[in-house]
Amino acid sequence: MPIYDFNRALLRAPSRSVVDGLSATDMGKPHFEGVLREHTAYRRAFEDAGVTVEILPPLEAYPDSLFVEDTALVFTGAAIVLRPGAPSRRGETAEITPALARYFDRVLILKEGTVDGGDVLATPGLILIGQSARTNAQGAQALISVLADIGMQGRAVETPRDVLHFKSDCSLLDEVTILSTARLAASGVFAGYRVITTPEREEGAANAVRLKDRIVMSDAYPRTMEVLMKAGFRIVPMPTREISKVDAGISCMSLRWTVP
Ligand code: CIR
Repeated sequence: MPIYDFNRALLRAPSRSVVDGLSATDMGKPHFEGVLREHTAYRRAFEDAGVTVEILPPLEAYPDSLFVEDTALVFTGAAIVLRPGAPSRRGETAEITPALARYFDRVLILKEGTVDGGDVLATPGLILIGQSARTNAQGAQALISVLADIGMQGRAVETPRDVLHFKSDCSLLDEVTILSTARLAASGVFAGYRVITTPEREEGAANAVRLKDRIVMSDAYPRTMEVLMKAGFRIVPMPTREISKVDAGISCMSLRWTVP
């Protein structure tokens, strides 16, 4: 079964404090109602694809807590609680753990270093861990060892400089194809894969989610959409204007897995 045939997803409702989420851009603060609308559209995209979705309650103490992807890695039967690199996000893991315990027989805990889930790209047979300002070498090595405990192979790689997360710049499109920015593809990290690169000035399009037979992606990148449609992919465009003000994309708002 392809690794993107997800049938379960865990999301967290945005808190009003999302307007104070971490941001390295100067696009201004997001509007809460707009974030809520974008989150609702996202949830619907998952439900329309036949995914069973649970929405966890908002956490006012954690402005970035709707970006659940950074707190954990999930696979069939097992979850790994991570250690987000931003100090303001560290406490989010204690909030996600009880939910993971309800769904997964094994919940493992990363004990050293820092790793954000946004830096982890699962491909068939290999988990790529992009070292970044959020994910350090110690965390990447500790994660490789926890992955080995559940029979999975991980490899530490580099995130391009000044890019928030490894997956800000890439996504898995199918079992052999990666959508990547030209700057990340140039590092050679995807040797052996077919790579589709995002057109110039559409780097933000590289963060997408393959969900069953479709690609969920931001509606802000028409040229990338066209490239992907020409390559035969079914596209589900999502509004991302408000969440992009807090440096967020598509993958960050869910944890996705498959129950056989
Ligand atoms: C942060 O800086 O942590 C949030 N404002 C955005 C997190 C986006 N996460 C992701 O793409 N996995």
